[in-house]
Amino acid sequence: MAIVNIPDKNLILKDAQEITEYLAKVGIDYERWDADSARVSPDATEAEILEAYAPEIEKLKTSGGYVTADVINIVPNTPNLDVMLNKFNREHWHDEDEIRFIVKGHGLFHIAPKDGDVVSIEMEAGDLIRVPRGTLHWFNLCGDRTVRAIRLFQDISGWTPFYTESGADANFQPLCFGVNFIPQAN
Ligand code: KMT
Ligand code: NI
Repeated sequence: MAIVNIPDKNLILKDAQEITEYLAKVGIDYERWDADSARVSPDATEAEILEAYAPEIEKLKTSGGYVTADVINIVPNTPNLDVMLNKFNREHWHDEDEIRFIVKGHGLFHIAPKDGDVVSIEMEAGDLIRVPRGTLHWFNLCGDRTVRAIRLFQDISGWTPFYTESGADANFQPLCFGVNFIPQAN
């Protein structure tokens, strides 16, 4: 389950319905998909992951005009990790929707709605978001420095960011609430 934080409101949401409703009001779709490891291992190959989630992917492709899907895989020792993260962590927008379904690890999305407070969304396995084209946002990793996510694209040329250079991203700490602590055995 995601954790949603609106720092300017001093508000943290952890309930699926509250999260879905709050995000819908700022134009962000949030869904949970079944990500049980019985379905597919989070460490499976990219082809196996895409195959396992094919029914959901096909449905989204049809409804949203997405034409390609891939799996982005970031681990702490990914070569040139900081170069990659510096592309994600500055406020930007895309000329297409940004769809991400988390298979493994965590990711912290900040969304800057046109009207309303900046929202941070800490995502874990099973969480999907759709950030509509033109929405200002930026992205950070959490303490595990790991994320594996299915991405869908409407444009076959792939990932193209347009940077605002507003500096808004510097006003928000990339704080993850779920993974900065040593996990408890359960
Ligand atoms: C973006 O455009 O913000 C991203 O692609 C974030 C990284 S995907 C896990
Ligand atoms: Ni983006």
